[in-house]
Amino acid sequence: MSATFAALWAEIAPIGRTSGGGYLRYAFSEPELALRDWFRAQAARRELAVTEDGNGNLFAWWGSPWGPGTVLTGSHFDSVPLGGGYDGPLGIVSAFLAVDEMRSRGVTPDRPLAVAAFVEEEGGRFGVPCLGSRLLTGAITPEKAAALADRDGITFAAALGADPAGAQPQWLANVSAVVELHIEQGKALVDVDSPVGVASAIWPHGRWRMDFTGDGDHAGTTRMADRHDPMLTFAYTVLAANKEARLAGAHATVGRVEAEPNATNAIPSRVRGWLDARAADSATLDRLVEAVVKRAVERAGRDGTQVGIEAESVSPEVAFDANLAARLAKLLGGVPILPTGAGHDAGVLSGHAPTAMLFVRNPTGVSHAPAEHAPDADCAAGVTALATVLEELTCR
Ligand code: HGY
Ligand code: MN
Ligand code: MN
Repeated sequence: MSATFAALWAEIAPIGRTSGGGYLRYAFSEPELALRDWFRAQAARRELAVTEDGNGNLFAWWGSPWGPGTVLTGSHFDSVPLGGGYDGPLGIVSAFLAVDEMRSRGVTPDRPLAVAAFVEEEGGRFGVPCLGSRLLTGAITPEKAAALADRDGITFAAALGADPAGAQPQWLANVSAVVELHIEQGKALVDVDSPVGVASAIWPHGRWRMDFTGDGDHAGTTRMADRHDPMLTFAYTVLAANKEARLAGAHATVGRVEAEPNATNAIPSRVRGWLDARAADSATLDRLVEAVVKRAVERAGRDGTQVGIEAESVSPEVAFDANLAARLAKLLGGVPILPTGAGHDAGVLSGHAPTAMLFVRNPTGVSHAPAEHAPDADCAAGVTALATVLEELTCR
């Protein structure tokens, strides 16, 4: 299976890879469109009918689309900017190979099985993560999604080529199970020496846009005592978020910032940064964000600047179906069951059908960076495990 995996993986590995090894696969960008074409070709090669849901999500069907008892698997193609190549695509490649493996075992599902490719999981282009699965489930309205715009002002509707269709409850009502396979974004499986694991939960998490405003002015002629510099308030807030997260045993990251006018010799008038905050439970997450906001406002008072902090997307804690997780872990020979701090489409879908995730060991634990990698042998173990799980869910 390792060689089979490596051969199929090699078909997509170059798509969207930059010279530095990081991937640029924004939703509906040329690389992601090429991956959609690859998806359709893989489906055709397996005589799987492809449907779309009007929201940018693709589904390759073994059986009648959205028929009773439908089982969904798959993941997403899009990446964070200069991210790794496995986060997302591994779940889709593994799903197609799992179909092949099931067929080689002589399995004929009693229920429809779909390989899914969900759009804009990372939120890297339009700012809302899991946008495709949120639209499908009604977690975001088509109107709000349609108006989301990228940094060039192109709206999601324009990129999609139509207003999104929105929720499809009549289809979801037929879904009996969802399983997303994903590279582990951490080293838990390394620590327990297991190539595959099952997810127990997703930490609550969210992203907040922070706007700091002050008085733009000349860098050389403005006395330090006269400045109202929003970059100072921003910098202090970044440090405060880091400290508050450490104190709370939570995670806080500011990885994206914009300054206006962004000139070397001008005090900025505005600094916009995004806080990514996550914690093992919602109460801790709420306390963390409140503490960061408090520290930012206090500092703004001292700097003579203003600050506004607005939630762009918040994902509640996901507790995956414990019975399903235990059943699958046992089916796979007692593999570990573990939580994750990373969000996934499976998390969004878990409110609509019994949902599970399979994790594939990541030797370095690195993700959202070019070093993200999983050995072919572990990816092959993931395919075999996914085939066993899908056989169980479509035939038992
Ligand atoms: O950011 C996340 O947790 C996921 O990779 N979208
Ligand atoms: Mn990701
Ligand atoms: Mn992902």
